[in-house]
Amino acid sequence: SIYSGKPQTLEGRDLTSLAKYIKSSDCGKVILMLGAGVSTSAGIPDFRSPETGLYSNLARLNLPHPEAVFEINFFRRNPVPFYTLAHELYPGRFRPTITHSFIRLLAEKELLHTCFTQNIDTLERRAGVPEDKIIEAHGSFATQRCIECNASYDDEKMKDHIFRKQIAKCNKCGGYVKPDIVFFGEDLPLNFKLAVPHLRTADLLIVMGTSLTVHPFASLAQMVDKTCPRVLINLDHVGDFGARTDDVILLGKCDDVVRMLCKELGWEEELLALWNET
Ligand code: CNA
Repeated sequence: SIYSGKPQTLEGRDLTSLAKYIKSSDCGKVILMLGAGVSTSAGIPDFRSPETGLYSNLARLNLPHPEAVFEINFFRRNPVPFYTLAHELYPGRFRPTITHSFIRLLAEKELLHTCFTQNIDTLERRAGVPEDKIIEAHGSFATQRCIECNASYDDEKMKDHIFRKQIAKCNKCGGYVKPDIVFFGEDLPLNFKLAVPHLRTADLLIVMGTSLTVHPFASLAQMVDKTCPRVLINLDHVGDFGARTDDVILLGKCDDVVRMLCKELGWEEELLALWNET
């Protein structure tokens, strides 16, 4: 090891060593952390990529600052930017990516323990990843409620409002209705909190397509054991990857890296077959 004295799980910090480890009996519990970068190839822009990211395209929405679109106090004054964004991101219009099919493949190989995602596009489910493996840490468009009295609101009516970019109002108190997407400062869902302790006993952590800037989500990468290999698959180097003995950094597009990894694992045909199904 280049860090003498520290435990080492992988033979090297490369794709081949990673594939060998995944196929070994030591690797039974794989945990994933996902961000918007796994869905950009589906046509959904991420937040922070320069030029193409949503934040650089929000100017037309007249926001004081880009993050305001996910701030509850701003939403209360002006829900239009959020509804505009929701209209663009609304699930149903996009096809899951090869990377999403890779996640399903990990589940079929009985390696996937938990897929923590920050994404609200539900492409993990659409790719056929079992629902009980997915933690939508920042919520989803599946349910919605009034921001004033918390009364829930009808699914079909909500869909219709977002489709027509009309602001939905509570039937009871007239307050604005918001999908159960976690805004800045809001609590993360209970199933997120319950799943966090599993990180301590993971055999492999794979982080894909995230800038690791939103907390507490980003801090999950710190919670695996020192002997648990951590893999970063991203366009750019983020977080503290490289600081640990068994960190593997694979820079590139998720779909390309995942394909190379599957080739190395002998899973490429299965991967493409799953993807062609979706
Ligand atoms: P982000 O901050 O925009 O970061 C995205 C990261 O992915 C960046 O580091 C990019 O370099 C990288 N990236 C972009 N495309 C690729 C690619 N093809 N292959 C590999 N890496 C790529 O997004 P985060 O997810 O880190 O930020 C957290 C926010 C974004 C969450 O709260 C989400 O709800 C929110 N978001 C979600 C979606 C979605 O559901 N698809 C879209 C946009 C934003």
